[in-house]
Amino acid sequence: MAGFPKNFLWGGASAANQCEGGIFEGGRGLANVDVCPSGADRGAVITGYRKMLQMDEGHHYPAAEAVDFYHRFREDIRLLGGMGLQVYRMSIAWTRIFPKGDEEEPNEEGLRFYEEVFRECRKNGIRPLVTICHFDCPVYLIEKYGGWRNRKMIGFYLRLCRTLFERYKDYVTHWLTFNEINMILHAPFMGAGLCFEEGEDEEAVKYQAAHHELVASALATKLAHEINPANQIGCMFAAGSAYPYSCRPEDVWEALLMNQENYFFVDVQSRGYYPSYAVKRLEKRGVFPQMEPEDVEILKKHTVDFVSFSYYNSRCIAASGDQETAEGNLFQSAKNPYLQFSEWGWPIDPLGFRITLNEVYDRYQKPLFVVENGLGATDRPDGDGRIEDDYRISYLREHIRAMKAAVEEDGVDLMGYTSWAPIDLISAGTGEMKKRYGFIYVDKQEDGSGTLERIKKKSFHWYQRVIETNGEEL
Ligand code: BGP
Repeated sequence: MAGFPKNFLWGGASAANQCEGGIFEGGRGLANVDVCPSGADRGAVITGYRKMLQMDEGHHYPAAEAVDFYHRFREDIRLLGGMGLQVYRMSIAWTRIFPKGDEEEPNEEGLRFYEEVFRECRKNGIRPLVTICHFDCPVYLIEKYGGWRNRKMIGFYLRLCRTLFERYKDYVTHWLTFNEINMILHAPFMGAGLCFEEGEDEEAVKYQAAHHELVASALATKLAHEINPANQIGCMFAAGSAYPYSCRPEDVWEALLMNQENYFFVDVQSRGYYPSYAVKRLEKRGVFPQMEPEDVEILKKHTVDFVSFSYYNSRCIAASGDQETAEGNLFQSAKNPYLQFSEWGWPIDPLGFRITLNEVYDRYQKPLFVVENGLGATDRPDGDGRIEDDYRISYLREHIRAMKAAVEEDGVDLMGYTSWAPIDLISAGTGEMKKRYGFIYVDKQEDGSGTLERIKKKSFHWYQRVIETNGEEL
């Protein structure tokens, strides 16, 4: 078979906290993602070293307005439909449904909002792929329970899941339990509402919280299948193979360790048990999480139906030395001398995408879904207001080519591809507006000014053609 399968799904991906805004509307409560400021303090806040659980005057909080999807979703979804999008990956803001997080009853206004969003998708021939939790955690649950470090979170999360699975049964069949679950190790406040106390063993807290998420994810999978046998549940992690800096065995070993650390979560979610390397290392460091007797069975029985991931770049590591470092999707690594870099210093490595697709498929032998891939860049409208983003087209073209080779030549079973992000939105890593990913430009500037008008970029028309030809015309 040549090219992509006929039922391959082309789409785009976003997250509630990066596009919706309207954080004080519709009865919504405050979430960790709302209180992550842009600017110099963001790093310390998202990593849990600086506790910020409310907004203060001295900071700017980009999620508050974001790109106003909350009010403009009809126009936005129509634009996506016009581009030919077949699937729209989006997330639910937990605090729209349960403003504090531990209520018995959901907030009807929040539920209605997403129902409208799904209706609009349907009208435009788009099927939703829903991330249940894209980094958000209600602030109330952090204050009262300490976020995911507390096992009680499993129950609160499952109540959210049940509410969503029941209410949206007729609209949604494809769900992701947690966005980039491995991000808990790198941005624990943004990823799981964790703030660290003086003298605390951070590794122990992170792995305990991760264990709770893993159990919650397995129980959500169980619940989804019970409520609607047609439901397909995926896990989601930030991927990108780690290369050894050289063929020195010590470098190769370091790369293997880095990859294992990253695959750990999916090893559990997809294979159903803690891999032996993790058991040994966590025990040795004295940070093996506390488990309940039933956990082993839960993890084993309710593995995911498919494996999804984001891919922006590969990584590179050396055992020793003073190599220059490179940025990347929230991970730093050694700078790979063979690659080009984006404006934000992220490596650009399309072959690394093919390598990653092969590695992940070899490891899990389940259908894969690429749910994020794209180029963050500064777009500058020309005198006529046109945005000629050839750099973005070229990044995506090369990555889609590599993905096609993985499918066509390597036999990787791939369900679909949703690029990050079809409409400009705020950056998760930096909180910037000027780091744009979209096929559709949003007139909003770094200082908050702008009309919020949506303008199609050159890449809009290019991607439209890619979808129309099922990836034949790149
Ligand atoms: C992933 C997140 C997204 C998204 C993307 C791009 O980590 O799942 O939310 O933002 O990375 O990263 P950034 O926004 O930092 O450029």
